[in-house]
Amino acid sequence: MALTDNRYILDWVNAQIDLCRPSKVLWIDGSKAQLDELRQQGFATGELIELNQELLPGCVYHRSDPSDVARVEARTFICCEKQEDAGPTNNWMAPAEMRAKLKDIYAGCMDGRTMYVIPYAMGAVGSPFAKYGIELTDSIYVTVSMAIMTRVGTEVCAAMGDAADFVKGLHSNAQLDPERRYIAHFPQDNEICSVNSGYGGNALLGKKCFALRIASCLGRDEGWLAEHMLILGVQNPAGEVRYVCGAFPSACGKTNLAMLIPPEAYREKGWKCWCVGDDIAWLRPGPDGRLWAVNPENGFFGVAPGTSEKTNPNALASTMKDSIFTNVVLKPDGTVWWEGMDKNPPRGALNWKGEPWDPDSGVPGAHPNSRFTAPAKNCPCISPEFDNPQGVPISAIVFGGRRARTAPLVYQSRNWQHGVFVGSIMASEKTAAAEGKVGEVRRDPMAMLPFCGYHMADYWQHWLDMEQRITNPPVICNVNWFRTDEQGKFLWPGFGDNLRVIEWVLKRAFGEVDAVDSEIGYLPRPEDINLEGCGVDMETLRGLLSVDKTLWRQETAGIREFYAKFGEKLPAALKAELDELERRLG
Ligand code: OXD
Ligand code: MN
Repeated sequence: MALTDNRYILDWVNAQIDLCRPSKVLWIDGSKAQLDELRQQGFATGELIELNQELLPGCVYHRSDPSDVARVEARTFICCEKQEDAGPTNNWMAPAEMRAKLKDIYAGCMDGRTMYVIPYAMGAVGSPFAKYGIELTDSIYVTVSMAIMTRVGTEVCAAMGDAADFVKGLHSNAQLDPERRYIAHFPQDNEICSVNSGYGGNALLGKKCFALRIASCLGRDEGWLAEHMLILGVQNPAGEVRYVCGAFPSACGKTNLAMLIPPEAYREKGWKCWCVGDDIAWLRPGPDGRLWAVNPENGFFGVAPGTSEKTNPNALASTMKDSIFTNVVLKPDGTVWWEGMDKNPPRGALNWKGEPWDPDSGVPGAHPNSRFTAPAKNCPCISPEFDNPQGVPISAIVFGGRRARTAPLVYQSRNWQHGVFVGSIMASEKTAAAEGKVGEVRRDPMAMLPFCGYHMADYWQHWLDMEQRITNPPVICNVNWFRTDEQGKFLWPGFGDNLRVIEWVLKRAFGEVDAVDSEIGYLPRPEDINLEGCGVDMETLRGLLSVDKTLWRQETAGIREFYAKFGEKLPAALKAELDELERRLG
């Protein structure tokens, strides 16, 4: 039975039923009883596998098709009317052309299947930040995942009332045919169509598709920012909590920073960290002129390999109940394992493809992009403000990447405009794990390269324009945990010790510490970074904070080349910042 009498919703759902022709339609009310029943059905069809309920209560296992294990950027499209509005960093197709293609693919695709109708909220229901969506899907995995990653069900329908402004999302596994796989966004219609992929990043439409690509367009039109950022609360010994947002490309330890555990010397003094979000932040100017942030999600969809009791005990603890594991190793005792969890790979286990796996084979048992989907409320350091409908006030934004030599451990931009420049030139060097040449620089502005739903240069202009609305802006810094010595050894310990850098950033935000001007921005005085108990000496720290002008001159040449892609649309303010950086470098 439909959970709403909203005509806009019912008309749209009915049109999709006519197109996809499911045998059954089930509205998701968000009740435990209904989700339990769905899990049982998933066990019966094999879509889900029940895990050891004593050790992992409420947890299930899922394998995606081996051809369908990651986001597919090549098949992801922004279908706005004009190609120039999608920009050079997005795939574009004219809406009519994409709709015609999709119509054929969706026609009858749910024959013999159930269509699940999922009303969901991004943001706490009723929050002034919240936005609502309906996802239609034929996947039980997607349905139970959405119930973790977002707020779903009856209360969402009530909050939507009879409004027309919800985001429409149609997902079908169809035949999981990679040749007919599309992740299409229609920003002018608030609509997402995803077909032939069951992988989370392509199929859980609330996440990247809505909360970043569609929301970035809503933010442009409504005067706010949808960002690929973690939100971290840092509580000092006086009990004051200051909040920082952070944008990092993948493989830079974003989830670890979001759930940071302070070093012992800090814990002893009473420092605590709180996770508000690990992946996405929606930021709005508040009445006080500050920037306020919410995490629109309700769970974590984290990369499993590398997550351990050492690297991120909070993430691991979050997965201990009511979670979903995808494409990890399935142990004979009905628990799970992945590379980097510990040094005891299990015997007699099944790999991510469901095949018997020999840990001595040299082949990983878990897919490198295997995932856990865990409720945020399971996280031991989840912020008490997690559900606060007003969000949290942001004092600092940090951008970061993986750079062996160029970027210092931290530097602060001179002002908002310079900060936008610093975000726009974000880059990471390829590691051996990624495709491409090791050391090659991949530019990923604000970590939004695959997630910005419109022209990247217009997005930069929107960031620049936000300055008018934020009278008390956060400081903007760049951090780099990955500086190496001549031998390629990391100079900075990272993980919990990153708090030492965040402490400096937050002190800068509150005018509590001086800094040194340099060609690229403000640098810490080495004595202002607390090294107590971290095993890094002053000399190493000086090296970590040094700026190699020759490398930076090469860097500006790379930035110029990157900026050239955006032609006339490149904001004049960013061009001026690049000119100024070159002038300072001499
Ligand atoms: C993610 C990503 O899955 O950024 O969060 O790719
Ligand atoms: Mn992400």
